[in-house]
Amino acid sequence: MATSKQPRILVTRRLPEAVTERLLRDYDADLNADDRPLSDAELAAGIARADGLFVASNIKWDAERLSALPDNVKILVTFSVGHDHIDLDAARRRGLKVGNTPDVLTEAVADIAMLCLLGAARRAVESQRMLHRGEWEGWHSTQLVGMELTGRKLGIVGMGRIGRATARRARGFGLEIHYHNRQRLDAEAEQGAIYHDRLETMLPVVDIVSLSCPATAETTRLVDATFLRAMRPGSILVNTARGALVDEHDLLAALESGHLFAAGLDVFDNEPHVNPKLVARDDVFSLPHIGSATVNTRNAMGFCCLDNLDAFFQGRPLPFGLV
Ligand code: 8YV
Repeated sequence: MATSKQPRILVTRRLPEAVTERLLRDYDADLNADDRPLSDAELAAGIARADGLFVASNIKWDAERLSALPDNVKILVTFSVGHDHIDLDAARRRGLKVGNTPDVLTEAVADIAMLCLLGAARRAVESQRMLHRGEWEGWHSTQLVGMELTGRKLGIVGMGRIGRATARRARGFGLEIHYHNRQRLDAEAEQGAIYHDRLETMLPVVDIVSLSCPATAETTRLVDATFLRAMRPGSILVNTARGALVDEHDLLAALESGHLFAAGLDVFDNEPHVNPKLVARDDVFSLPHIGSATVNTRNAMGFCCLDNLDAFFQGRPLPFGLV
């Protein structure tokens, strides 16, 4: 797209090298090379001269922020599949195009769901801490025994792309797949998974619950004391979706009481300010939101954003458009 006056893009976070290269080939850009949080003044200055915004999920684009955007800003692309940080209705009202990065991170996130599941089930945190502290005094038949997956039941909440990719992996570990979704999948997509139209029927029969639904008004704090009480004693909660799905206070209580065996978490409420009580626990296998963190996936996510920008500035519909 070699034009004399190229569209100007404000990029709020540092991008992978290959993505930056392609961006700078086709656009003028204000980059955030240091990847530090932009102040409101820096953001406003960048917005004032931008035709498009290339953002990530750390800034909330609520109705107030979106309605205050000057007319020069015509498109916002987010380096994420999740779009709970963007008020899509407000974007629609403002006439702003919005695009995200579906599909390309499905497999990477499903890998991390399995890592969280295994880390929680096999007491990885306690094991590592024992080794790292030099406290391992040798093998015992009863030492660090965890939950074996073969023959257990996994309940997936949200059987979209990531939920189905998690199910594919979990079958290989001998887990029986149950799922709760707004709609039942067809037999081909279900691959024998057992559908529950209500969480109330699924939670008491599964040994592990894995969350892979988006954060919406309906799913925010879905996992609260009532949800956790409905889970089987000794079961495991895995969350690779969004921290907002879980009431962390109630989760802590369920772990402290011993009702849950463990949790595996890649996402937290109020990231990056993680509740220290959660990560201090031996029964919480935790990761700093690395679900999509592979070179291929992060490049592909960046390219989706660029594909969206290219399409928009060439007058075509966004290939990964939300609005
Ligand atoms: C992003 C994510 O990398 O895509 C998502 O929804 O949660 C992550 O994989 C992160 O949100 C940065 O935008």
